[in-house]
Amino acid sequence: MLNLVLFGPPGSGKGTQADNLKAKYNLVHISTGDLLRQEIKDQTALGLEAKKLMDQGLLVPDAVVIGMISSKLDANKNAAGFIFDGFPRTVAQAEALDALLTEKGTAIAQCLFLHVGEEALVKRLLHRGATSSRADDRDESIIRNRVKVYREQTLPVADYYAAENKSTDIPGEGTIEETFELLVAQVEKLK
Ligand code: B4P
Repeated sequence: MLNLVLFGPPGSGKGTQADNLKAKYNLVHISTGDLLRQEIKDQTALGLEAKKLMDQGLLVPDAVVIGMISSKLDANKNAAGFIFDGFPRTVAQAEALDALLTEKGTAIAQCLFLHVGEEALVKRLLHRGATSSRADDRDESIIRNRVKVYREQTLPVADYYAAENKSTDIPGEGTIEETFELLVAQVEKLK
């Protein structure tokens, strides 16, 4: 199995590139952001709780997202591999993911870390906010709060994978196509 974590700050291109990688390598794409937005759309109790946090740029509790990931892994037993997008976002989530994959006799192959500076992130997300229905992309102060939460709570996840020699830095400020080429070059080394 080829299991990849696509890692980076909000707006670094995780969702965009996960779609591209999924198509090229036939992987199951799991985005916790998309799963949470679906819960909001379906107006479930979980979705209503999550919305309050997401609209402020805050993280949803670990137990909620870990539960969602566990169900997705169970629902895709014959997958060639997974691409995790927007997960793990805390060290507790990274530990839980390792435990779930170990139970299934597999592991994370690599964390691909997209690097993009804060001003480029803000510009991209405000642009998406103007052209999509995402409430968390419309307000610059909320976007900057997401970046702050990322620095404080999510960045340690990169150290977690680096300690296992499983983190690769990818410059993410080029075009979507240029960044995809850099990612593919890394994935080819893992195959
Ligand atoms: P996510 O849905 O994961 O959203 P995101 O981090 O903002 O990034 P996304 O993947 O969507 O954007 P991308 O970089 O592809 O999370 C949303 C919220 O859900 C979080 O704030 C949190 O509240 C909650 N949540 C999700 N997962 C959680 C977890 N595990 N634990 C707790 N809470 C969780 O792209 C952004 C834009 O940039 C796009 O418009 C794209 O077209 C553009 N773009 C991409 N690449 C580009 C490039 N190279 N050049 C120019 N533009 C580019």
